[in-house]
Amino acid sequence: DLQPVRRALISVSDKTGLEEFAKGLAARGVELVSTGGTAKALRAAGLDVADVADLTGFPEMMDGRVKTLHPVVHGGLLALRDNAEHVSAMEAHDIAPIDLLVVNLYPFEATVAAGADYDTTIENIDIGGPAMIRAAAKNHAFVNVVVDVEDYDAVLAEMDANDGQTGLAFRQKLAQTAYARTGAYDAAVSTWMAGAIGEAMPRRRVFAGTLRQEMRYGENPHQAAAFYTDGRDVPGVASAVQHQGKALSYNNINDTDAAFNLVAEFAPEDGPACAIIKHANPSGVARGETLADAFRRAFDCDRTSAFGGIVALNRPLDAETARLITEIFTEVVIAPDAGEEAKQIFAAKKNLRLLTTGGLPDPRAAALAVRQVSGGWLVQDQDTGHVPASDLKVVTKRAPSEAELADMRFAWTVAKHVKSNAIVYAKDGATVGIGAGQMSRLDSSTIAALKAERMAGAMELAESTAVGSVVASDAFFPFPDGLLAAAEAGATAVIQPGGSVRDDEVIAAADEAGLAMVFTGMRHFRH
Ligand code: 93A
Repeated sequence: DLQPVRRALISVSDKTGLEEFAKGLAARGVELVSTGGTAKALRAAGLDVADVADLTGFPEMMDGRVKTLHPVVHGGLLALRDNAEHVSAMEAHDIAPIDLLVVNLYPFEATVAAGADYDTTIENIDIGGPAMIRAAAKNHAFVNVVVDVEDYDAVLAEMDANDGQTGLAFRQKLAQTAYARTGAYDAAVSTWMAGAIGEAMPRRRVFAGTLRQEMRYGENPHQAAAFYTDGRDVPGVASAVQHQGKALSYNNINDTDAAFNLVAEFAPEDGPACAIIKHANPSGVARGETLADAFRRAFDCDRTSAFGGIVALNRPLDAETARLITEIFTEVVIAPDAGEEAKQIFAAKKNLRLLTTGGLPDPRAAALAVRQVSGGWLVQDQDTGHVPASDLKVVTKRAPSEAELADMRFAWTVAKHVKSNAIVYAKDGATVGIGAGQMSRLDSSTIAALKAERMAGAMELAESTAVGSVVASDAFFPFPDGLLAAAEAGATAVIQPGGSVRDDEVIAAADEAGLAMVFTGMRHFRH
């Protein structure tokens, strides 16, 4: 299975590590052939290199669109070395075998990310590169194909371990990586085109990812798991810098994402905010005078559930907040940034992970949400729905007070991030009871009220924290019962989408109970 590496074709846009790798190859007696820019870089580094143009007998033409698309190149990559006909065809047409192909493609993804115009983007679709990569990968029985700068060292190591040759298993692994790259590349082109021509849900769609991290296990220890990134450059768990602690688990990543997307709803300039997440649902969310205050108030919503939670902050972590957080067992803290003193305070907590992101994601930015079902993927726009204050419709005799209205909007925002059926009680910019994921809205309402009751008990308060609160429901109350349960718990105002066939009954019940109620006209299911 060992095959010699005598001749390499190198054609790379990203020249990182090129010189060192090429020198390593040359030192191992490998003959080098390159395209224009790559050859120039190699010559500048003092290396001996042949031009592809001399091989093909054609100059690079049409702005470089045609450089390597030639039988001398593709024959050299595709010929079976152990096939008599292939070998005689090589001899007849003066084709020399290419044993190693090193290509990284025109930076299409980066070009799109930089916001290039249509024509520039089109020009950055690499054709010759993928053609060579796919040819070399197909012929991995003989040919090595390297598409990733990170694999350069491994090639030299493999050659050194095998007297200048490489093994089949090694070439197979390179080929697998190569096809993932060309697949992802075309996926990026197709995704960009869908956007450019305004096709939100095209008839054919490809999802592609790059391994960011392998986890020890998935949701449970018997499930293998890994984290793949999709190349979008947004502040969040995928691009975050981890300052300390062991690697994030599958559940950590999922929960951290939920936590950060929730807290990002609260713009830093509107004041500090904190969300504490357990099992992708918030155990508490709060605004505060200070970040520490926001954390304390979020914690006070449900101190029991916050244990082992994920804390997300909308402002840089400061020392005071860091000190408070270390008082309870926390798995992960994610924030736009962290001060030096805060970092030092965390350093003593070896198991606590600190992630900084450099910013907050835009909660209104369009993106796709993808979920797998048996035999397919369900794709939808992410829920970026936002109801401006002017769209809220008061439906009860009593209109909400300013304070109630502010809390309603806060509770509504939180409810969007709670699994359905979602019921959120809030008071003074902090949740006081959250009911999540129940099959009945009434049960969610009861659970949320129960939690408020329990916290009041734990804090030795005279009455439930739900008294004087407002309540948000992610979807309409189909019957008055859920609403009445909220009134009984002490809520004075209700925010909900409306739209039930029994709205009249529900409104009448609200009036009867002296509640103020507004309809949003939008629901926030989250399953
Ligand atoms: O425009 S192309 O699609 N036409 C080609 O025939 C071709 N061959 C290699 N682009 C082509 N390449 C790409 O050129 C490689 O994939 C690589 O990204 C780039 C290297 O060009 P240079 O060596 O001139 O910097």
